[in-house]
Amino acid sequence: MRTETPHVVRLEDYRPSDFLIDRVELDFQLHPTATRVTATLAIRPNPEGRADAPLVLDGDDVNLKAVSLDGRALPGGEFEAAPQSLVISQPPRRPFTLTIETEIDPTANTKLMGLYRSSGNYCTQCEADGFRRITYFLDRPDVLSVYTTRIEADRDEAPVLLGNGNPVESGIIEGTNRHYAVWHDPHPKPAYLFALVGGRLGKVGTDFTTMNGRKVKLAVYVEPGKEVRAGYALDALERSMRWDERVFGREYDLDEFNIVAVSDFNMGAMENKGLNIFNDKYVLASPETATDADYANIEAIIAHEYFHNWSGNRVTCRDWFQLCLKEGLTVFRDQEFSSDERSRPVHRISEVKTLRARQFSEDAGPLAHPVRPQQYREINNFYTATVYEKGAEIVRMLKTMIGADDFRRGMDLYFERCDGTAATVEDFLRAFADVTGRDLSHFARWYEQAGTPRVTVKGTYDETAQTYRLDFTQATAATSEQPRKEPMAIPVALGLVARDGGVLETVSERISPQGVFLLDKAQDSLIFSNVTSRPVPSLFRGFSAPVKTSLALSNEELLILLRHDTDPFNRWQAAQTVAMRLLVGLATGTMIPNGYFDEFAFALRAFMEADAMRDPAFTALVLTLPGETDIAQEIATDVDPDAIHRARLELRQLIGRACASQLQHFYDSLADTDSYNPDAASAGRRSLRNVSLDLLAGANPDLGVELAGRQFETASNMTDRLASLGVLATLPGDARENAIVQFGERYRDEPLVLDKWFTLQAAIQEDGTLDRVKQLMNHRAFSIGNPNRARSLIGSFAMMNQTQFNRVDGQGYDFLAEMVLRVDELNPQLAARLLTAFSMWRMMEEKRRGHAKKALLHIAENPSLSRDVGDIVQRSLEETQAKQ
Ligand code: B3K
Ligand code: ZN
Repeated sequence: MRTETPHVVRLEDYRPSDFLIDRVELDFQLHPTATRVTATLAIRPNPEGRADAPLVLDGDDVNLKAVSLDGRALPGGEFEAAPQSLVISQPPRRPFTLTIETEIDPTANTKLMGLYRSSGNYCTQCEADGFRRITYFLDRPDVLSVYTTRIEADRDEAPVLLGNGNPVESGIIEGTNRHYAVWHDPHPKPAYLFALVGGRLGKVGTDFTTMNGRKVKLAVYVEPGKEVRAGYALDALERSMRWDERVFGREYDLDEFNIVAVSDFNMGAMENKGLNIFNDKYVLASPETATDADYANIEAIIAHEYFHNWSGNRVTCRDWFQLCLKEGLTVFRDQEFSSDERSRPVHRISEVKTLRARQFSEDAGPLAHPVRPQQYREINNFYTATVYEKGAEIVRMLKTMIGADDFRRGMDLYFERCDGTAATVEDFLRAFADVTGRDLSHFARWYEQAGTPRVTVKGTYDETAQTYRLDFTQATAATSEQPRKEPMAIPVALGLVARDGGVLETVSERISPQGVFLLDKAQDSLIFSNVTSRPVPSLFRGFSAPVKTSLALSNEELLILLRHDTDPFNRWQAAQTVAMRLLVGLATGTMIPNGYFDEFAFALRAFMEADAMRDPAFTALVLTLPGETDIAQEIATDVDPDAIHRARLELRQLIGRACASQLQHFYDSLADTDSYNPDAASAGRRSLRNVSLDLLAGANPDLGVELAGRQFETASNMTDRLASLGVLATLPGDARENAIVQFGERYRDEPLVLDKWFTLQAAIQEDGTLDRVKQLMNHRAFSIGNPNRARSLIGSFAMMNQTQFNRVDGQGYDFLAEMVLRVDELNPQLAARLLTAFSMWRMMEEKRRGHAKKALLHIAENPSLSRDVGDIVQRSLEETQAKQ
């Protein structure tokens, strides 16, 4: 373990910057290994800062060439330059101009932060603190400046030059092979939103007229030759812009909006002002190379980054503790967009599946933290499911509580008040408190308290009095950081369902007209009168709060909900709960009462007969069993991943057998006859057909090989081809191996498709997989420094393959530890992300736990860990995780 205490940043220590930078002029002389950057900064003392403070600019690995103040070169004695900072201890106490010249090497930049090269193109990534790798700066989100960027480059190497804002000038440098472009962004912004791109790129574009008649040029830039694959992203952008005008009244504010796809990128995409930079995985799509899920992701991420233009850029964050202010809100906005563009219930279910798989597990493990953390060592480790997904749930709960109209009024007020500022969570909540007159201070606990609350509910029917009573209690597990957890304000959307399917009135003054009860105490009860028959309660409709529930409902009652609830989310949830009970029973060897399975199968068949085709995507979700990590979380202690895997295979087989004729019918009747359409309805039919194939194969492997083999050969799109290969992957034998080889050959020149191929093989749940993964690391298309490749092969093995990563001999853990250390030397952010695969280690049974701990300690002992990996490994080993 490292001995020095890493620097901890605390929310309570926030103070305004001592200086402000009003204007920034940047000149870039792009060069592969020696790019010159001249930054001219109009600086002034901040009236809210300390009067006698030194000027301390942030830096990271920059090579200082010259510095001058108001045009006078500063002699060595007047400043102090180190790789991490540039300090002027006696700066003028009036506005002044500081000019800084630095030199950087974009080719050597394997961290992919700051200015770097991807496939020969220049690009940048500055959030959270990459700008300081370009020049010395006040690299904090509450310093907002107006930027002008001049980019000069070799004409052959970088014919396209893009910056933030509007293009103002471009030209050729006479007598040379160089050219330049100047961009000006009139909107003040923090440095993390700065971007530039220079390279050889093709584009697709269109004109867009905003709601108030502003003409905007939209363009998506991609590797030349791939332009046809950018059409869907451009279409998604236009739809996002229109939607944000209609639903939030937000209009775009520059003459151009550019998106650039690059193939080396640490995350999904980045919302730089007017110049979004994307991982090409979330831009490029064609029916032959992208799946329905890819299309849906592209649509969602294009929307997300575009929506940041208001929730993030026009209104930014005061400090990084407020990250959820832009991320949670923007995820909420992109989820709403996708729900409007697609099927709302289906989208809600997939949101909740992600939340449970990623956020609930984080909240129950050693990396748990509040949506607004109180402290961090490395901010890049806080772009988490908690900040993003739970952050979005908080915004959703707010809307559920106050209603759609007040929510919109509150959003309008927030944007109006905070436009052009760096805001806080308090500013956000104040807007809603002001429009509704409500006190939201209790609700604000959602930002402060880590852990998933558990709500326990008991229902009692009094036949004589015709009353129905619901008793609620809530609790959140204590952690050593937060030993005392207060009750939360939990909106419970609910209804009562009669056993014959009728709707029972739920009259109670404690329920809002939208059917929402606010549980804000540790215990509370609701009594309904005039309830004419014993009801089945349908609670947390639409998943109205991010909580776990313990509800004493019998399987029979749950199956009534599956059949009759008017809330589609709870119909799905009912089937999942019954399946989960069976899976936990099978995995832990506890008795499953006779008839449980038959009842379930009977209900599934009835469901399939009655309304399977009304929304095939929904049916597919009902027929999909909870994942292995969900089951592990439900068991929560002494987890045996092998037993879970066997249990899931067994239930899959039982359902496949019991529903064979319907499944075969779906499979036959849903075959795609028309040409590929990525819309939600067509994708839904494909997903039901492919889920049917999987269950049929689970029941009858020979039939599986036959059907999947044929589908693999004849598929006309990637969704169906990959689905059939996924089914074959569960069936060891020559058919599978041949298909794997064939797929690898067919897409040999398609890196993004080969990623799917890496993932699929890394996820095969059998003994030989670790060796297979090690072999694939020698594949010519694999490169450990490329985040997409590393995540597809190493990340998928660790996060998707529960039995092989958690091998009882510990080899899966050792492998990941070794990879983390290797990647850390190149790209700490990527390494830290891979390391989060250990987040469930404490839940494992003793033997595995011992191996995991050893692997983590091995990482921790490395003397040259990055701060990113050091932080995750240290927190993973701390004894602070929630016990539930
Ligand atoms: N804001 C970026 C994420 C930056 C991550 C920095 N480590 C993308 C997004 O959330 O839209
Ligand atoms: Zn975001």
